[in-house]
Amino acid sequence: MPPRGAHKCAAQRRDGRAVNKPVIVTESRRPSKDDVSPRARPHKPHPLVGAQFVIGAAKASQLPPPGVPEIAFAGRSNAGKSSAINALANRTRLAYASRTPGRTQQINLFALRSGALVADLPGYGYAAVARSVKRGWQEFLWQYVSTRSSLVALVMLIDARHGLKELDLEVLAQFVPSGRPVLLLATKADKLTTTGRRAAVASVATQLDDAFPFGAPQITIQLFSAVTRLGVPEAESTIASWLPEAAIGASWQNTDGEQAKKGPATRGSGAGP
Ligand SMILES: Nc1nc2c(ncn2[C@@H]2O[C@H](COP(=O)(O)OP(=O)(O)OP(=O)(O)O)[C@@H](O)[C@H]2O)c(=O)[nH]1
Ligand SMILES: [Mg+2]
Repeated sequence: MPPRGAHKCAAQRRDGRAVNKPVIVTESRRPSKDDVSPRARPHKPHPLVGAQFVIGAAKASQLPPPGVPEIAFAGRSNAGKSSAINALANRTRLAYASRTPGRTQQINLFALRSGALVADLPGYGYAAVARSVKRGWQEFLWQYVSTRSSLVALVMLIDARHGLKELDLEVLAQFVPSGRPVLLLATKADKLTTTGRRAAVASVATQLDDAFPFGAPQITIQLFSAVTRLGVPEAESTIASWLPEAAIGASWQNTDGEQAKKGPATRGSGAGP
């Protein structure tokens, strides 16, 4: 049985409406009696489990040449990008998360077990950063998102309570026309009631309809919480679907290789306190 939101979209597609709507998955589906037994169930993908920190790049020349598939986690400062990477990797401090906005000041790359890469991007839109510094990062970010040829998909983090902001829409406007998929994680959902969550997702869907009147079917909206792990299995499935089979880890293991908090640019500088 498909997830509730996807089912609704399929029904809409059949009667000719909403052909290009983003797929909305509002809640994790509860198991039903029709589900196959746990033993017969295919393994669940955990594509970020076992990820290892590789390199921190503060400018384009420090990035490795494009090669293996790359997935970037983008979003406003403090949206929860690093926390989402940690939740998906089932680690507490693989990526450095902080209450202080603007902590991730470079592109931190993590290798998945197959070698595919995940990029934790610096947050945009943090007002307290000096304008010249902010312009520098943002140009680097914009350049990365719009020109990185190995970027196969984008995970965009937004605070579920605040919806899409102008800079988020600018990034999407850059990326969506390429046809590559986007997973929009409406995070910090633990801070909302059930009604609030539904309203948040509906409001984001309306924002997307307004921003992409011709449709953006490659955008999937998923409620998420790094605290309660709401949406983690769904996000894992979506991310796994973007990667070649070999890039998907099925086991649930802890490994070393956390992102260093201090050190030279090639080892996580600027990511730590
Ligand atoms: N309640 C709650 N707090 C969260 C969640 N995700 C992140 N946070 C908190 O939000 C703050 C920012 O999280 P980060 O993961 O560092 O955010 P970021 O987007 O990586 O921030 P920058 O790197 O500064 O752009 C931290 O205090 C996190 O603990 C969530 O799902 N629920
Ligand atoms: Mg961060």
